[in-house]
Amino acid sequence: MEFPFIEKEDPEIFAALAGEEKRQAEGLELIPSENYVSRAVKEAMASSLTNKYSEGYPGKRYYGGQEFTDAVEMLAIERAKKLFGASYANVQPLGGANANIAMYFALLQPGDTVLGMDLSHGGHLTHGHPVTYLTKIFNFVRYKMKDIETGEIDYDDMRRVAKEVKPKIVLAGFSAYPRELDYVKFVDIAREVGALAVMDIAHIAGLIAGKAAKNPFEYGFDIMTTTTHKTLRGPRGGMILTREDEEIAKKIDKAVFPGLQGGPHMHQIAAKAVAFKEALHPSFERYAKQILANTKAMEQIFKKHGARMITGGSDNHLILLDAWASFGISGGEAETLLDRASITLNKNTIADDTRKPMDPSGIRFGTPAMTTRGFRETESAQVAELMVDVLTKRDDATVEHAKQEVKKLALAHPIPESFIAESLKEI
Ligand code: DSN
Repeated sequence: MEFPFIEKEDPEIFAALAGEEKRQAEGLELIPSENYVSRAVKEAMASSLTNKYSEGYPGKRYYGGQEFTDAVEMLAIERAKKLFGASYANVQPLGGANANIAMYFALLQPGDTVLGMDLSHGGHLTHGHPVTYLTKIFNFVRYKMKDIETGEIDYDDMRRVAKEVKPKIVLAGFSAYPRELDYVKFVDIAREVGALAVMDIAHIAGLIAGKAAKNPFEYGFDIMTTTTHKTLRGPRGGMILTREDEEIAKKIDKAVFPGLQGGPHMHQIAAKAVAFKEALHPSFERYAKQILANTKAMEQIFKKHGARMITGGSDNHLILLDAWASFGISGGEAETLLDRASITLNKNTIADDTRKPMDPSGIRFGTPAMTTRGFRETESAQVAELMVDVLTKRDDATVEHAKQEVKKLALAHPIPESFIAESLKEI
């Protein structure tokens, strides 16, 4: 992207922006929660809507001049509902954490209990980690995997704990878990104890929208929270979806605004609407399925080399690999080595990790961004081989060789500007 005004008026920021453009163009992005947005999404984010205050909701705002903001927000809501089979959508949360916080405040009283996934077993900070302020207000109880080698959740223990602690919310969802969940069991347990079933779909929203993963609403979940910038390939932001219950939807709207947020970021909401339109295009289903195929191709290479993957592999867009057991180096060392080869991923704790979060045992990586660039199974396998090479040999020549190979792959697959226009060319 060009920045002609910034270049003239703010050379220091221009240098950083130009550097980041080059880093993204020439390197490979494997952080599974990142992606590349279209030019259309960027245009919406850079539009004059950033100048506008729009507290309230369409038709019920606290400021004048809302003719166009109302149109934008209503389009975003309608498209979100269609994508996920929801009856209500709140598209104002500024991010995924904000969406989860609003959901808790909408549905709980202080002291109420939430049953959520343990962070080191794949959950998320906002699912009840003690470092969050949420735990000063609500009571979080955590469930875990029964078997780290298969990834099966310990549903029997979850049911036993649910009966004991009587949660108001049974929360599914994850940020580092490579398998599909048994939604029927989650909903059964929630119903048994009179709780709401909530799924944080942030990581797999694009897989659900692209019909490459099951939709929790079809299994009886009451609410879904999400980000819009991961597999869904939209701008940074959050969203809360409700199935049929209008009362719940009203509580969520009140919690988002005025409960927790002020003026919505209308330029981001316009960008969300644009991304939702892209995700409604038939080509998005091909994209979502290719993400899974590419992850499988990487999984095969790591299996071939005897690497230890948590849960034994992956059914979704991400792999969690035990770098310590596989290569004898920490997740932090692996991240740094691969960074030098222009392969970006993140160090990550693994289940019941004995190492510290700032230098844990694992690395987490995935294929959403690579797939957006047009990588197929062949290129994904090639990337996995380069990673194994770097992590095994670790010398300067190997790292430099991988960096050159990565650059070739990246330049042969430029980040696309339009997904819809590109797909229409194929028809
Ligand atoms: N930071 C996000 C991720 O990488 O999964 C979750 O908040």
